Amino acid sequence: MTHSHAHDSNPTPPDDDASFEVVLPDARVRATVEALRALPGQTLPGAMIASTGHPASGPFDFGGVTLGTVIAAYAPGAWSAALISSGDGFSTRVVADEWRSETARPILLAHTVDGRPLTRAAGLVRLIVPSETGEALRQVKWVAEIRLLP
Ligand SMILES: Nc1nc2c(c(=O)[nH]1)N[C@H]1C(S)=C(S)[C@@H](COP(=O)(O)O)O[C@H]1N2
Ligand SMILES: [Mo]
Repeated sequence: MTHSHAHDSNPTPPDDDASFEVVLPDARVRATVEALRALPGQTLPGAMIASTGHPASGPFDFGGVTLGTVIAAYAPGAWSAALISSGDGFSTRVVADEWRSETARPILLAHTVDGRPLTRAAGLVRLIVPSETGEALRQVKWVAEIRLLP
């Protein structure tokens, strides 16, 4: 990445399907938004989507399920990391310590914003990484795959 416009954000969802897959070394499990809503939820108040070269947006109260809860439900195991990617080719790597650590502001797979369902256009399902405040490169919209790495 050589200049500040290299991370311009895609405003358009790749498709209408908000379900995603959890990918293990020898299996793939499909997770729907309905199944995500059935897991224990968490809210993340006052989150900003901030990036140089774009106006920041927020604060938002995101609601969803922590990444740790989703991984424990779909792929219990001693993973080192997870690669979270979207249908438009965006991705971020999360190391296990980031989803295992006890924190008041955990990494979230968000399906609501300000108490309302997150729309597909706004990123459903969206990864929110509260610790990342630089370029929003980890705030992955339209999560399509959670790939667990041994
Ligand atoms: N899937 C996907 N997620 C993405 C991006 C993208 O292009 N595709 N852009 C990132 C960047 S660089 C920014 S600044 C924010 C913009 O978030 P917003 O569309 O909610 O303003 O989304 C982030 N997440
Ligand atoms: Mo960005």
